[in-house]
Amino acid sequence: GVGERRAKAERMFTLMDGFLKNDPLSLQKDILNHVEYTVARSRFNFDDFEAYQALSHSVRDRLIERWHDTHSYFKRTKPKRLYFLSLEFLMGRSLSNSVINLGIQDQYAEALSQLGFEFEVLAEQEGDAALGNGGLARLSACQMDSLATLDYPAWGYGLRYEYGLFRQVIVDGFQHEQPDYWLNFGNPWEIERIHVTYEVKFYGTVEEVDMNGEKQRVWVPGETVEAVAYDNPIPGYGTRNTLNLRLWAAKPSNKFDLEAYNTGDYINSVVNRQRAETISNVLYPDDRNHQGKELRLKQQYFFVSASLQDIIRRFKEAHNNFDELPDKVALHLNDTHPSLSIAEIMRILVDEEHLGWNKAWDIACKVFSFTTHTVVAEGLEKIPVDLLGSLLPRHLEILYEINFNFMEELKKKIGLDYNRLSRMSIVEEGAVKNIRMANLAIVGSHIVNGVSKLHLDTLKMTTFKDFYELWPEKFQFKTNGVTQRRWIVVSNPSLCALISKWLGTEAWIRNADLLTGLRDHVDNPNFHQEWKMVKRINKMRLAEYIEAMSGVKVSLDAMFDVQVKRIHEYKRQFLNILGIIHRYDCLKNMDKNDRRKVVPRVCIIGGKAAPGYEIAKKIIKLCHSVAEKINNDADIGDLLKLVFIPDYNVSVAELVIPGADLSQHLSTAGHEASGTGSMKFLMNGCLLLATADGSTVEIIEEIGSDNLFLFGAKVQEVAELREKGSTLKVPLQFARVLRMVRDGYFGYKEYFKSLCDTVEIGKDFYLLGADFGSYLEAQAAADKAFVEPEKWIKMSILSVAGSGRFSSDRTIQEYAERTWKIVPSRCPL
Ligand code: KOT
Repeated sequence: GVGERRAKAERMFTLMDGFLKNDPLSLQKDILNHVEYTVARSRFNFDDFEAYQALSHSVRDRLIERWHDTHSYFKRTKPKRLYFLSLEFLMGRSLSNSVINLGIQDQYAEALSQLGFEFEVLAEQEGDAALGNGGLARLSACQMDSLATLDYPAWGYGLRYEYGLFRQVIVDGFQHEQPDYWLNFGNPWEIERIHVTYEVKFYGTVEEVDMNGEKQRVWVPGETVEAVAYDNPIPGYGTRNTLNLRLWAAKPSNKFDLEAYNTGDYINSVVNRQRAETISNVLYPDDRNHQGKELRLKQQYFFVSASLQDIIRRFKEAHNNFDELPDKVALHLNDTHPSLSIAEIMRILVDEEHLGWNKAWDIACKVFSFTTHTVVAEGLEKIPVDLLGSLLPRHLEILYEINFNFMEELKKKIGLDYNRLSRMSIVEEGAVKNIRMANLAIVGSHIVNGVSKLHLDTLKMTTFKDFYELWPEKFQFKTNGVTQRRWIVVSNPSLCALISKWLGTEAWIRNADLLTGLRDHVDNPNFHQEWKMVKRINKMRLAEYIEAMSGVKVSLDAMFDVQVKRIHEYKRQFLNILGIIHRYDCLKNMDKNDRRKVVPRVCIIGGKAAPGYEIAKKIIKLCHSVAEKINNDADIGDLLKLVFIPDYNVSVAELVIPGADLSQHLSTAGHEASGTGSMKFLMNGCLLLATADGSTVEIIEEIGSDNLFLFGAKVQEVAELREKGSTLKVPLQFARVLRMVRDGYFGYKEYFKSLCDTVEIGKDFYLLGADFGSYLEAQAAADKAFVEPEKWIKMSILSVAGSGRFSSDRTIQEYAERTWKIVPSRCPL
């Protein structure tokens, strides 16, 4: 009876001794217990890594408690839930972030120091979780932090890749890729749920069966793989709420290859089982270009199928009518990668739950929303129909039916405009027929989001023009943001303390708008003094890292100028390098007197190139060749240094960003959907040198154009400049530095030829030549500002003060209110 159950629960709770305690002594006991019983080392003899393991397990225990409370609270109160579907999450490290969000940082620091350890040193033992490529994936991670902190009832779903993004190793200036063995040393931040598994099916045929006199098409799959859940707790800051990021791993199903067992081919069937695991084996490293690969499509469907089975099961436990689905569930598609979900939910509702097509479609459209991170049409994902039809035959039929209905509806609205109909069709006709995933996502979602104002405006006028004209009310933008917990509190403790001191509160950690309060102190010399010290400390950390990494000693008085992001032609790292060559060339031609007025620079570049992206790899090599020349030129000394930081990732970013004076965001206007790196630099008091692209336009609105260094063609000018072709005027200096590369001044003359060709007059698609003059002027303006420290510090303070709008808390709140229609649900203490 009820009384019996309550008595049992009470006894359990007493046995557990209540919740885990967080005073330093209790923490020490817990850590030592984990040393002894989890890590299985003697408590009298364990090293830093083992201490990190034990420490993490003690944090994990605390996360689990809150995770349980949060989920039983959601279960009881049944709020509408958001499911955030993404094939990529760049979580980085978890230890510091967890301890800070749990609010027990000081207790842990004290507990450890009494044991003879330093928290920061142990935190360095952790490797990154790098289950993603770049901006899109780190955005997912920031957004999970905000969802948890703002108490939204949400789940994240993703894939547990055995190997995350490759490790970048530089040999002789060339990039080499090595596998990321991130799970080899165990992962205390995940909880394996061996009993939360689903079967995912592939291949096979579609057959027509008789269902109570009605003909129905059903899928008879040919292969089954099992999905196992791994749960990763996501703690909110200043709340008990702890969300779940559920990642799926593939393992062989016990149904796998039953036939082979029956025919007695035991060995081969065991060997074949391995194939199942390959599905979640490795993350595709091609930041945006993986088209027509069967394994990639398998990953997508594996992810979609497992997630939707889990979501529908949970919905059915609490509700008994699918009409309620749109009131209880929001499904968000992070780019088109999970958009097979639309076909899958139709298959579930129609084939398995036997809802009528129209009713099912009405539900689907209300449940889904979609964010695109791409600007240009060529960047959109397509799947060859043949590939899809063989792997997922029933889904292909469903997609055709969705498209047929859409085309009929469209004809009624726009008439027989066949050009427009064919542009908007989900099926692309041609030599190879393709499914256009973006068209599917737009048709099947009630809201389509861009990631900055400029991004949406561009989409409306170009890539999604037809759809915008059809459904203007569907299109919204939510300017991206980043979490100040990770990008200030975790990564820049000195700045964090300084901000809290001058604002007189830590409330900005949950409400970044309060950062505007720093404007009140912008002229206070004491504040300036402390601000300068903080930057100095962070530059010192960075300088030590640079020396350890590359052997290059850098001066702390130099301006630290940073460009870190994936290497892409449109991001124009090549422009940066040509600018550095120009600076070097100028220095060489200067007399001693003039040199004394020069602002010393340390140029820092970092980022990975997709393994098959030849031009991007050449940019990396050029950076090393130029660095070798400059850094070994005794005549130049501290006036100019160039360093490439290898293996740029989240934890390297945490070190580099706080130490930067200037950061560069050079995309040709109209190519960067938003850009989020700039926001992290802004929050850390680093000045921006940037084009008016993506969210930079909104950063200017917030901090004023006087507080950054803007350059380059505006979006409206880009098309016209391109049309000029070989009649386009480029500055002489540009031709000169390009010639230096071409002539072999930095060696590897043959190798760099094709790179130089990409910016030759008439072929310079990204307009490096056209923007070079204005780029040099912006650089000169930065030099000029740097020698007036008062002015520079003021700009720096105003950057941080204006960064509140670029918190992912603001982004998530907008999504919650305008797209997902979810409300906070705070788990009581
Ligand atoms: C990857 C594959 C396909 C399509 C788009 C991408 C993609 C886009 N990956 N990263 N992005 C970036 O996403 C960020 C977050 O929205 C943006 O700030 C950035 O501009 C995109 O390039």
